[in-house]
Amino acid sequence: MQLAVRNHSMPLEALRYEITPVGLHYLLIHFDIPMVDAAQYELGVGGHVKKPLRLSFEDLQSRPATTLAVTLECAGNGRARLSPRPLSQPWLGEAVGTAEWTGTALAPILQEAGLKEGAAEVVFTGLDRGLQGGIDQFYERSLSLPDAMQDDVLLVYAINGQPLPPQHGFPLRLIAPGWYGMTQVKWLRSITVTDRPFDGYQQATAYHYRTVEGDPGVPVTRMLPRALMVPPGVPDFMSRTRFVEPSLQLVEGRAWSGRAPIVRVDFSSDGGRSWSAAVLEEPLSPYAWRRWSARWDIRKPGEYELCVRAADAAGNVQPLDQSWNLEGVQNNAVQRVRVVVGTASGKQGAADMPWRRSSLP
Ligand SMILES: Nc1nc2c(c(=O)[nH]1)N[C@H]1C(S)=C(S)[C@@H](COP(=O)(O)O)O[C@H]1N2
Ligand SMILES: [Mo]
Repeated sequence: MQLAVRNHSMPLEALRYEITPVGLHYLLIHFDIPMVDAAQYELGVGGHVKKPLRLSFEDLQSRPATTLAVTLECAGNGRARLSPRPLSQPWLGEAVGTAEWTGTALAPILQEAGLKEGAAEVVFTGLDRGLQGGIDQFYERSLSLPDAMQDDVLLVYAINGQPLPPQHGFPLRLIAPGWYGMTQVKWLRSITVTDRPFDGYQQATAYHYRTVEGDPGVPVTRMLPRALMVPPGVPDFMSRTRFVEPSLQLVEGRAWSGRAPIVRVDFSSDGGRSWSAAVLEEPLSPYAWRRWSARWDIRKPGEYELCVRAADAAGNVQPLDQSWNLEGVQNNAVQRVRVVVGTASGKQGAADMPWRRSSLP
């Protein structure tokens, strides 16, 4: 409950924006948002390096800058659909957003620090501290050296052309395109090169796909494919049931995968019994979602279940059923939206008043 009110997902109607407005981007914060004075700020780069560095905010911003459109998704997206529901942030399916992140590449900074023989991993530590799994910790995660040295791994200080707001990691965060959200460490305090695998809580214990307690499990890494649709029609305030007038509808949404490009999106209006291919548009970058659209010619009143399913070039396809596991990670089951066709206009309300109808486009 406390987690659910602190963190928010992206309302599905915001799928209409190719770049998510900052306030609509999802948020996940394990502990408290640290308050940082940029003038006092320093990033430490050390560990298994020849020349440890201390970089001021000014230094970081004076380095060559790159802007990249990147889709971020929480690994726990879809968790609240699982039964029994794992106890953690209860996401339905909307813990996603796409932003234009601006920052400087990590690889040249690591090269400047000079990697020592045997360097194996790079640990990213946040300024935020708390308890999880009974362990007092700073939020921290690692990447293998080859993953950290990719050109597109950035230390970012701006989102959508604005300075990072506190909730998204001010003054500096990591962006490792394609990886699930837990990798994108916010409020960076230090970067430490290690000669052995990092065994911190968020790396070695959390973020594993396991179905039985005590199982080592499989580490969560890159995003599996997912497509989402903007629910058509208008919602009922309490039940969220959608109402659509009999008409030709253009259903639209976005699809992404962190493993390989999205190659196919299918749409169904009968709960997944029959599918037809949606039209795909080009993404803004190889790491950003792709817009898709499908025509739904609906003349017959009744109840419908709309579904959408994405597939990527590596052969990953969204499952029809929920993928239950202890932490509720990587549940990329297809989205299902229940729609009632025909009855909204039969209901009494302002939308039926002649003066109101004439003002509609
Ligand atoms: N320092 C720190 N970094 C963090 C987190 C955190 O709690 N502390 N949460 C992670 C998780 S689980 C996710 S899903 C993303 C969310 O990024 P956003 O809030 O900017 O969307 O940040 C990641 N980086
Ligand atoms: Mo997350």
